[in-house]
Order: sequence, then structure tokens, then C-alpha cells
Amino acid sequence: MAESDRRLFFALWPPAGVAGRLHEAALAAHAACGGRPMRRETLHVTLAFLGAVAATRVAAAEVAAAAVAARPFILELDRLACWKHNRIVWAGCADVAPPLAGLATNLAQALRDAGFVLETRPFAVHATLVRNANCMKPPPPLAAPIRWPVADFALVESHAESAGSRYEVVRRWLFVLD
Ligand code: 2AM
Repeated sequence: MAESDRRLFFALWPPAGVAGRLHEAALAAHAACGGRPMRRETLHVTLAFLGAVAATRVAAAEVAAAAVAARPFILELDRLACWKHNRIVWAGCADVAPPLAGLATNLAQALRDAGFVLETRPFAVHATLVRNANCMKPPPPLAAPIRWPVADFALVESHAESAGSRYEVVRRWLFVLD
């Protein structure tokens, strides 16, 4: 990664109330499974991960994102689970709402058309809550689903700091109302 590169990804960034619910779930999961709970201000759902991007290419990513049409939708996070392969406890949903699946697919396509290389694994809706968790112990179920009204998506920059990654929302794209 060149010094001038920026580490970027696109994400759904939660409003304060949703971040609060996710944070509570992270603390409960941490109590059950150990590991390292994510800080409240870092909680998000990644839509597309770019990784290191040359400073001169950031505008191309923004142009691609601006061309993605989407309408507001409700994301209902209704389950916590733990991935054994990377020891992440995450919040997700049993069924991916079609508008969210469409947003992720269209954004990925627009970015690929603009020359960005994305991972080929299918989009997995998840908000990482705890890292280095002990997945032998199941995370506690959510008391109630977390209802997240999604009205925009964001380009986010990851800054490596001694306390861990700090995320900065660089720009948001609001969805169009009918
Ligand atoms: P994770 O939480 O599942 O680790 C910032 O690092 C965001 O980008 C996180 O949501 C992280 O997912 C995701 N991310 C990091 N590396 C990635 C990769 N190689 N492919 C896809 N997403 C990645």
C-alpha cells in the first residue's frame, strides 16, 4: 500500500439508536463469548470493500456510487451468530431484504465497471460485534429484532491507529424517495 493510498469501504452506517442497540448486543455477546467488543462508533454493515485505493482513484469510486439508484428500506437484524473461521460474533438477518441485496449487487457492479477489484464471495449481511470470540459458546439471542431504517449509504475510510481502526464517514449518498 503506497503512503498516499486510502483504505476505503462502502457501508451502511447506523443511526444513533441502532448503533446503541448493536452496542448492547456486542456487550452481551462479549460477556458470553469473550473476545474484543467493537466500539460503538465503529459498528456498521459493509456493502463493498475496496481496500487500498490510490488517492487519484477515489473520485472514480464516488462517481460509481453516485450512479447507484436505491430506495429507503428497513433492515431488520434478527440474529446473532459466530463465525468459527474468523472468530467474529456478528448481527445479521435470516432473510436479506431485496432492496438491500439489490443495493449491494448494483454497487459492486458499478465499482467493477469502474475498474475496482472486489472480492467474489457473495454478500453476507453482517455487523461485526466482537472479534476473537470463543465460538464454542453461542452468543445470546437478541431480546427483539433491531429495526434499522436505511436511508443512505456511505463511503468510509479506515485509519489505523494504536487503539485499533478508526472509521471516518467520508461521504453519504441519500436514497431517493418515491
Ligand atoms: P469484518 O467486520 O467482517 O472483518 C472494515 O474493515 C470493514 O471491511 C469491516 O466490515 C470488515 O469486515 C470489512 N473487510 C475487511 N477486509 C475485507 C475483505 N478482504 N473483504 C471484504 N470485507 C472486508
